[in-house]
Amino acid sequence: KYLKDKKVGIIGCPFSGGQPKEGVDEGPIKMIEFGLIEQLEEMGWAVEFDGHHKFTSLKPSEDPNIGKAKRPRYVSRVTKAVAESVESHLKKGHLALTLGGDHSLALGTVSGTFAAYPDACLVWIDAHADINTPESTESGNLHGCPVSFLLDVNDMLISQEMTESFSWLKPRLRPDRIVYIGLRDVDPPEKEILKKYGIKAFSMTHVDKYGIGKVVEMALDAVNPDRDRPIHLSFDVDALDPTVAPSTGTPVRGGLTFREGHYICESINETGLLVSVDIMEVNPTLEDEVSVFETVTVGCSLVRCCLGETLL
Ligand code: EXY
Ligand code: MN
Ligand code: MN
Ligand code: MN
Repeated sequence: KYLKDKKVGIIGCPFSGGQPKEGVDEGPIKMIEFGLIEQLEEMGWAVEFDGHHKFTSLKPSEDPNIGKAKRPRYVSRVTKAVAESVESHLKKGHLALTLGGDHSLALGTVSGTFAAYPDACLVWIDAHADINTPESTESGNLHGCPVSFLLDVNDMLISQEMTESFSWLKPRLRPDRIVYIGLRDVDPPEKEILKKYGIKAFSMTHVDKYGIGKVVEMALDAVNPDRDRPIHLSFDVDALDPTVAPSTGTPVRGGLTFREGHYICESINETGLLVSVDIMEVNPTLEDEVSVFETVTVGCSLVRCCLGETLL
């Protein structure tokens, strides 16, 4: 409905500045090395990929914390560039596929999507809500904060200094246009924010109770009742159970099964409304060789399902 032809732009984002663990910057490199481009071409997609983004970090002295938030200027600079890439692919009528990198990158990807498609909705698959504010965050890691920056509400507590550091970012995400699936590690202040703005969230308890089929249907009913809005899917691989995607920085037990994760991607593909996808938090330097292989493999197969691969 929104895409012109079967063309996908891949935005490779070797970035780890939103959290402290090295190695998540190698996620996109490994997914490309694993053959993702060839796999998509085999499915009939024309793939546009001009190499990974090159991000140069700031000296610690140039980028002091704002409140508790770490490396805010670096994250801002990187995500601004990512937003521009996503927007330009979308404006050409292509699907945008962003490979991370840590989840602070969604500051860029979601901003880019909403710049091109103001009526879009956001489906966020994660163990975490990533909705801390720079004030509420305990860790100071910005990969736990992107959603609070993106929300278009008039009373979000973000300091003047932080707002100025992210002066390029226009909050355009209405609280009724985001839905979560997979949550199981949500900080107390995040629970407050979800409640305050009435944000729809399906935790693993809902997946247990209703099954993934019903949960996806309810999730889409919440943000896209007439199935006419473009969809941005932001998939953090830590939503999957650590037995399925072990090589990730903040694993949490009790996650989505291999099939539940793929089912989400299949059913979003089926809507025909997907315009932008993120696969985030693959860290190929964590755990053993088998774990890395499994995590990179599952990242690629989630992408293929988003882009139309089916079992039959
Ligand atoms: N809520 C915790 C924090 O704010 O530090 C953990 C966030 C982990 C975020 C991962 C990427 O999804
Ligand atoms: Mn996340
Ligand atoms: Mn997460
Ligand atoms: Mn926690």
